[in-house]
This record gives sequence, structure tokens and C-alpha cells, in this order.
Amino acid sequence: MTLMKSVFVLLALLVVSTRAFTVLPLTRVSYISKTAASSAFTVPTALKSLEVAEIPSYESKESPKVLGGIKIGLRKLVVVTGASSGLGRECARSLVNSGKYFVIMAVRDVDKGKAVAKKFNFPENSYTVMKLELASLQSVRDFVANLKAFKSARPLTHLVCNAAVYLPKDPKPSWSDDGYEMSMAVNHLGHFLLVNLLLDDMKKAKGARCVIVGSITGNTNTVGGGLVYPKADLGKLKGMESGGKQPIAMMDGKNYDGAKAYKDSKVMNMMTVSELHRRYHKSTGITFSSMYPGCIAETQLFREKRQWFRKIFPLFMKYVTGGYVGEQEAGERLAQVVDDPICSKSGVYWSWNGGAQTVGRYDASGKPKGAGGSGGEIFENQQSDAVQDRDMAMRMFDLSFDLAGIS
Ligand code: NDP
Ligand code: PMR
Repeated sequence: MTLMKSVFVLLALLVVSTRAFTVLPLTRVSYISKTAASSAFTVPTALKSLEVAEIPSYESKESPKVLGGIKIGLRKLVVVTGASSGLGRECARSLVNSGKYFVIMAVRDVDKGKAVAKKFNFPENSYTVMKLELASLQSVRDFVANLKAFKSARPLTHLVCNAAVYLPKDPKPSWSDDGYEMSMAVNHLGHFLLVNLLLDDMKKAKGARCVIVGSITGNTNTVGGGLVYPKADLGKLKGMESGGKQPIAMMDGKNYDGAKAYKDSKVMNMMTVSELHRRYHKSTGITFSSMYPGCIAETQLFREKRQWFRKIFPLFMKYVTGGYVGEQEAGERLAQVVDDPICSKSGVYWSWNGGAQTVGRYDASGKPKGAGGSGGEIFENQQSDAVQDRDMAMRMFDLSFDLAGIS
């Protein structure tokens, strides 16, 4: 057994005694009842688009039934980034199955996105696949232009910023088209530009929501984020202040560390939500949310990790920490933040109090086996002091404007 494996096993034993820290921070704020959380999101057996008239209609004068030549009924319009894999794919599936949403799958690989829709039998009039390469600011701008042309005058009601890369094994940084370190560019900067370009449009919609996926590993007030190195730390933002471009890889200005770059990007995701809420919630009415779905230990996020890690990690999360959640259930959790009336409060970082089921609820063809709804209780989680640092968030937000080329 290698040294790394021995350390892993030892730590696993250590964590057995700290199981209570599942997905919880060291303190938590409030709970919402499981019944309230799970009842709002059921999966109908068939799409009945014209029976969803109770959904608030758009304030646009356009007919709500046809969009870009596609019949979408009165469904709400949601963009999900990274809908070709893992959490984003399952969130898209849950939203399509709800019958309430027309899903715009914003993906870097259009063929892969189409294959996902085909595999899960998404009804023709419930989705479209659009190219979005988050490692290129120009691609983000092109996506927004295409989106606006597609949906004509109808406002976007929901935006889910989910896509991400995790590059823990790369000894040297890789760079986006614009010369930014890849995980910061894809996970934070591309989404930052996307949200900012869509705000004006979304504020026209009633009940609009923007969700950016965060993580426990960006929060140092947790076991997952506080005890496992490297820890997230934006330092004094020296890297960002110096323009954040090649050869500067880290936003704190220090040497490159791929795992830390991911965790830093998650901090920026969560700070962005808090800052969006503070700056724009009152004036736009948009609900801004962040969330941690649980540890979805089997997704492609861990593609760079060694095979032994990818085998043991889900078992460790299931049977040692208890922080595991399956892809389907995680997707339903994200869809809950998009759709559930209890998640209409803005500025919240949502989490679930364990209770995830480990058995899938869909058969191989993608048909639901039974009722949907998440195990575990949703609650308003508390972020670390570092993530809640207002001055840092403001500075990070303002510098992101510069880096993303927003004037
Ligand atoms: P996956 O790797 O399965 O999914 C990531 C998605 O992002 C894929 O669809 C991928 O596209 C897309 N993507 C990657 N790079 C780009 C790019 N340059 N432009 C556009 N899209 C891109 O990972 P997960 O589903 O696990 O991760 C989804 C979210 O969940 C992330 O924000 C992650 O930080 C978060 N998260 C994950 C946890 C986990 O335990 N897995 C825990 C906490 C948070 P493609 O399909 O082409 O690869
Ligand atoms: Mg972590 C006790 C709780 C706990 C939780 C909820 C997570 C979540 N992790 C916990 C503990 C531990 N982890 C411990 C004690 C160890 C040392 C054995 C450990 C290790 C570990 C590694 C090597 N964990 C990891 C990795 C990764 O490569 C993952 C990562 O950091 O990706 C950025 C990861 C994760 N642990 C989690 C979660 C949710 C991840 C995925 C990270 C994310 O997407 O944010």
C-alpha cells in the first residue's frame, strides 16, 4: 500500500468518529421541513405542457406557445451550464421531467449534450442544446447572442451556473483562450460574465432565479473544507489585482496548485452570489442562490484522479463521512433550488442534512421508477467567515468585472 493510501485509510478511521459533520458546517442557521422541501418537486409520468397554465406567464407580448419554432407551452425558460454530465445533466433531467421548464442545455460539446437528451428521452419540445465554451469569454458572449436570438423577446426566467473543471494533478497551469488559469476561468470568470450579460433580461421575468453551484470544500468552517489541504484562500487577491493573466495562475498571487485553484474558484462562486444578492436583488427582484449538493463522488469531476481513488472515494463518502449523494438525487437537489417556492429567498447558500438515498430512482432508459423528491432536509447553510467577508467579496467582484472585460 502506498503512503498516500495509508494516509487516506488512517484519516478515514479518524473521520468515523466525526460522522456527525456530514455536510454540516460547524454551526448551521435554520432548517426547513423535509415535507415542505420534497413535496414541491414530483416527477410527472408524462409532459402536459398545456396544463401548466398556473405558471406565471411572461410579461412579453409574444405568444408563449412557440419559441424559435419550437412549441414550449407556458414553460419557464432555464439555462443549465454543463448539462452534459453529472450534476448539470441530472438537474436538466429533473427540470425536463417536471414538465414546467424548457431547458437550454449550455454545453461545450454539443454532440455530447444531444446524446444525453436522446439517452434520457427528453421530449422534443422540452429542450435545446447550445454551445457554450466557458474557457472563452468570446464564446460566452456568442452564447448570449444566440440565446437572445432564439428566445426572441421572452425573458430568461432561470439560470443555473453549474459547469466546472477540477485539475488537481496538473503540475503546471493550463490557460483559457483569454490567458486565465483554467479552473478560475471556467468555474468563475465565464459564469461571472454570463450572469452579468443576462441580468437585464432576467429582471423582466417574474420570479427569476440565478443559481451558482458552490461547495463545502471552499468553506473552511467544515471538515471537508477546513481539514483537507490545500485549503481555499484568496489571500489578498494579489493575483487578481495584477491582472490575473498568464503567467499569474493563482488569485492570491502564489504558486500554482490545481486543487487549490478549484477550491478558490468555488469561494469566488459563493462570494459572487452573495454580492449579486447585495447589489441587485432589490432592484431586479431576481433570487440569487448558491448551494452544496453533497459529495457526488462518482461524477466526471474526478476524471484526473487515479483509479484507486475513484473506487474508494464513493465508499469513503458513503460509509465513513456520510456526505455521499448520488448523481440523480444531487440533480433533484439543484432542481429544487431552481423550482421550489421555499427556495425563493435570495442570498442563501442551500445544503441538505445528509439523508441521501444511495439507490437510483430512474431505470436505465431514464424513466422514473417512482416519485421524485430528495432525501435529507434542505437548510440554509452558513458559509465560512472567509466566504462571508464583505470587503473581499466586493473587491473580488469589482476585479472580476475587469478580468471579464465588462465595462
Ligand atoms: P462533471 O465533470 O460531471 O460535470 C461538469 C460539467 O461542466 C460537464 O458538463 C462539463 O462538460 C462542463 N464543463 C467543463 N469544462 C467546461 C467548459 N470549458 N465550458 C463549458 N462547460 C464545461 O462534474 P460535476 O457534475 O461533479 O460538477 C458540477 C458542479 O458541481 C461543479 O460546479 C462542481 O464544482 C460542483 N460540485 C461537485 C461536487 C462533487 O462532489 N462532484 C461537490 C460539490 C460541488 P463535458 O461534459 O463536456 O465534460
Ligand atoms: Mg473530502 C468529513 C467530511 C468530508 C466531506 C463532506 C468531504 C467532501 N470530504 C470530507 C472529509 C475528507 N475528505 C477527509 C477527512 C479527507 C482525507 C482522507 C478527504 C479527502 C479528500 C480528497 C483527496 N476529499 C476530497 C478529495 C478530493 O479530491 C475532492 C476535492 O477536494 O475536490 C475539489 C474531495 C471532496 N471532499 C468532499 C467533497 C464534496 C469533495 C469534492 C469536492 C468539490 O467538488 O468541492
